Amino acid sequence: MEGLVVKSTGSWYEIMSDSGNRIQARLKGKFRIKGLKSTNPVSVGDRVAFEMEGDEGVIFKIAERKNYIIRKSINLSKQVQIIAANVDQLFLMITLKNPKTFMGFVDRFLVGAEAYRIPVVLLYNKMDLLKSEVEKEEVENWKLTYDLAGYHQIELSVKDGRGIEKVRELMKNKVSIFSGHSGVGKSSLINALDPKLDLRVNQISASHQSGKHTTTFAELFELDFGAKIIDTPGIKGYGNVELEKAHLAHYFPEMRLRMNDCKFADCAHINEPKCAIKEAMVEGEIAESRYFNYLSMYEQDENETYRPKGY
Ligand SMILES: Nc1nc2c(ncn2[C@@H]2O[C@H](COP(=O)(O)OP(=O)(O)OP(=O)(O)O)[C@@H](O)[C@H]2O)c(=O)[nH]1
Ligand SMILES: [Mg+2]
Ligand SMILES: [Zn+2]
Repeated sequence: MEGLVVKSTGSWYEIMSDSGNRIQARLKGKFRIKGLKSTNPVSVGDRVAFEMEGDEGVIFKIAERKNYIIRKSINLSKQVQIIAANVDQLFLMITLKNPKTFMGFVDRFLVGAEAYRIPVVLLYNKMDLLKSEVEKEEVENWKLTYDLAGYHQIELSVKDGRGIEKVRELMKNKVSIFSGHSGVGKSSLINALDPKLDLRVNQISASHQSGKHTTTFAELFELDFGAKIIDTPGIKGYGNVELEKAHLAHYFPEMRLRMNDCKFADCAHINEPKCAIKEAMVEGEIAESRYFNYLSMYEQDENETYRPKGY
């Protein structure tokens, strides 16, 4: 039998079987995944094969993952915890007001998502609050910036309903995760998409926050229109990727596209002559803010490893 892992507590798993049953399961004997030292070999989002022993499932096989999100285990330095597997897309919710989201945060988030090879859709929520000319110009600036980078963007207002249908369409038959600062409207959107689900998501998050657990566990929920979301309480961003400094530009799609045109193969796009990235920026094809955030990430760490901070 096969199914999808919808809940994981580290020792127990809940599987939604392909035949539609919820099954409590454990792992068969000692389980190891090649090349990855993780505290939990099976994670939410994994497709697994299992057999029944009484009314309990026993997982004996995990399908190859197309991607996964990890974080470092707090106690065991070399080990990682897999937070979620097989994520189709990340929705990053942004508000330009109440609260204000900054591009530095967004660009660091996007680098993490690129490293995980997970597509991101930018959702600008609370558009109903942006009325002045200055505010509207700011929206246009954001849209241009991330248009040049090639990201899909949607203007949204959970309050007046604009954009919600577009999000719903994108979510169908996919596994999504919602991220963004506290107060941007993630729960409000989920509530608007599927009122039955919202309550459960909030209950889960609340119990995790008040509980004594230092580890938090994700849970996968199915929405009534054929979409799935993974709720990852306590995880606000993707700050656990470690990237080689020399590879940082690969994680900026608009730089990745152009870097083969730099004169030097090892161009860091900083002081080198005939740098295609800097030329593109001067031409207005790469947003200055993106380039400067690249520099700030590049220079942030002396030890040649880039570790996104602050989220
Ligand atoms: N004006 C306006 N307010 C909104 C909109 N969407 C959400 N809000 C309000 O913003 C506040 C925060 O919304 P939440 O949905 O709780 O935000 P959240 O992202 O889930 O926050 P955390 O759970 O803390 O991460 C609430 O008071 C919502 O009513 C919107 O489109 N327009
Ligand atoms: Mg919330
Ligand atoms: Zn260059």
